[in-house]
Amino acid sequence: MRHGRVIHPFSGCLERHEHQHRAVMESPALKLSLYGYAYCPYCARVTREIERSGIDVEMVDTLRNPEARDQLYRELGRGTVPVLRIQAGGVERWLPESRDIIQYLRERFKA
Ligand SMILES: N[C@@H](CCC(=O)N[C@@H](CS)C(=O)NCC(=O)O)C(=O)O
Repeated sequence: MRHGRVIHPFSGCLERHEHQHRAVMESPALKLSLYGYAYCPYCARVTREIERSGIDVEMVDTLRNPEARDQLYRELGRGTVPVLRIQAGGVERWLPESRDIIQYLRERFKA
């Protein structure tokens, strides 16, 4: 089984795994950041998918980082998490809703 790496994990969710960094190898220009916080069940669903799929994703804790929460309000008009920030080739996309994030990850990083 392959495990993804949770970079800068949410507090209370510290998990590190040895694994291959597929996303980095396949798409060096791609950066993924998951905005959320520990004890958010919808965030946990997404985090599990990240760990299953072998993708490197930076974790941005919106409870501990008010600037990150403000960023969500600026971009999406609300602070609801999880939100996946996708940066690729100078283009940025903000993807809310756990189901949509999981679907994106499964389609983008098919096993
Ligand atoms: N339908 C959303 C629900 C997300 C949700 O309810 N998130 C909670 C935390 S678990 C939240 O951010 N609540 C605070 C808010 O909406 O400002 C999803 O599946 O992502």
